[in-house]
Amino acid sequence: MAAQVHRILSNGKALMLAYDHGFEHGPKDFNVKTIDPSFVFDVALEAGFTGIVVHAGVAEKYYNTFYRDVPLIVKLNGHTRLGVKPLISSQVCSVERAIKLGADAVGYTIYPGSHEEHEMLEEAASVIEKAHDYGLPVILWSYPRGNGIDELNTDVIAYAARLGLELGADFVKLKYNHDREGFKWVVKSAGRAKVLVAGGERVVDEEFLSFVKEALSIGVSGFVVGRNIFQNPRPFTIGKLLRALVIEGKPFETVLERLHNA
Ligand code: FBP
Repeated sequence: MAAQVHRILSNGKALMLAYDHGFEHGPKDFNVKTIDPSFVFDVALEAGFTGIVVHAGVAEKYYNTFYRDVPLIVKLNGHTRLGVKPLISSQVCSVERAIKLGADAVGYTIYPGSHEEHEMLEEAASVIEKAHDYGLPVILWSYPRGNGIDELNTDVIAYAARLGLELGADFVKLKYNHDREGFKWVVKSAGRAKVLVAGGERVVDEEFLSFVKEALSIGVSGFVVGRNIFQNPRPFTIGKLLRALVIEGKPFETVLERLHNA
């Protein structure tokens, strides 16, 4: 069955709120409001995100019919930050469980270049095959990592992008390196797999919005952003401005003006 990618697109673009950080980084990324998943689901709903990314436990306890307008993306694997920098991500949820939880898509991380890449590649391939049997789109977090790997080198990111296509992912999520010309090659390398970019650590609003504008001009299909939304003192405002830029196609200057008047 063809993957139903339209479920997580609006006007051909994806805008997803990443909230898997409690697993990946621990609660240190949150404050007293954002530690509560309901608060972050409210942000996603009110700002009009085309998806929210969470692990199974959060989906099970917090995602309900009230949030149905926000498509659910269940992250199927993860790692902790308690030991050394992780080079493997363990599968912690099956495709079937994600479907029972109401998933509109699933997410899976690979660290190409790590010693354990063979495990993640095998698992990613079977997750993609199974998800597609159900028509469920797959977002592949493709983050090259390991000894001697320059994670932000353009050729390395292009390789990560290509792996998304080769494995059969519908979307490949990459880190952005601000190499404007080089990133066009990255997008080309992904072929018909749609490129989404991560937000990264929180920066000031103007810097964040101009990064988004720049990435859009290169031809990326959307964003999966976490800290630049939920660590912002005004998450609802920045979320709506982001939607105006990415989904509604509002001019950058208009969005900046709105930011300054908000
Ligand atoms: P941010 O927008 O906060 O960077 O989130 C994107 C993301 O891919 C999350 O989905 C994930 O938790 C995190 O980054 C993992 O990044 P890293 O492995 O580099 O810590």
